Amino acid sequence: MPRLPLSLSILLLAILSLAAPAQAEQRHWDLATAYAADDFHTRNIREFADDVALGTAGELLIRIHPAERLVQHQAIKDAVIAETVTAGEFLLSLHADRNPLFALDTLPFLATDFTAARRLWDASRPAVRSALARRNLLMLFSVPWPPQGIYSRRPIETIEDLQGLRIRVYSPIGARFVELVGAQPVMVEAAGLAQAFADERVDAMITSATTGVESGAWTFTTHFTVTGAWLPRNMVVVNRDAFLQLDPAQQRAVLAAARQAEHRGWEYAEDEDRRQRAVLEASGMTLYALPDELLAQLEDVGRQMRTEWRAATGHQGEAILEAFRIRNENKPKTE
Ligand code: PCA
Repeated sequence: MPRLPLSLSILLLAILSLAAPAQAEQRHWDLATAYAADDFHTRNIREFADDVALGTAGELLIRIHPAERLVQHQAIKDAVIAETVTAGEFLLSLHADRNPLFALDTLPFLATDFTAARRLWDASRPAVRSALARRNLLMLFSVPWPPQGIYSRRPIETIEDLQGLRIRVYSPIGARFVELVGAQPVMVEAAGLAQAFADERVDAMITSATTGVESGAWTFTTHFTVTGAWLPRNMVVVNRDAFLQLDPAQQRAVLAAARQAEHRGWEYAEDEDRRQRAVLEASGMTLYALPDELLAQLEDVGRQMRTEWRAATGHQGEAILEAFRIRNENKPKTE
């Protein structure tokens, strides 16, 4: 369905709320996010909120608080559990130290493009959904970041080029990868990247073309590897008790909008990858693929991390990797 311009949606909403029975209760949800207001994830969440408003005839309005303005990224998940905020978005692998299952989408070189990332998500969705449900969180939708690469001030050609570098990461599993290649991980949130380089706290960073553009990566680095290592995903969740307070029609409207948001978000992510790589190049950055030998060494590190992940997740992890393998083997010919 083509999207209505926002002004038209708001007009429609105003008409709907006039038409709504006077006694219909209007609810507000606050939704906290970590990423910039103009990031594609945030844009997608805004459109989700518009769809919810329309689908509930203005009875449920979601207010979005981007860029850690309401809650710090690290605290968003617990804030939704405690219902300090009703809903939130966070990077799943940020919480991998609490539940190793949440590390799956960040395991290096397991799923390196959108098709594989989608299959990995399909294979792990029920397990992730129930892990969140045990914490009283209802998973609404999950959208990936474009493939991750390394930004640096010179090309990375051998493993020695990585050794000793202070590399910015955003999750414990990213930190493990950086340690295993002999570099030093430094945790920095997306919003603090330019400052971390200006303060000389980091020499390189791991992230997507999107976050590279948003942070103006060409002002502090020169090279970006386009060999995607993984596609981490954001999760949008709501406190389950708050969701259950909605009437059944409202619940259906939220879930329908969430399904659309997931579908749309994956399309946005692919489109972003293409567009933002072009922006990096137009801004003077060199985009290059890692040499085969180095790639093979990094893939070995990825295999080691998969072994560690298997040990940490046991039968559940095995079953997910097996479901992922089967999905890869039965790939539809049209893909
Ligand atoms: N951007 C976010 C998460 C992954 C990405 O591409 C970040 O760098 O923090």
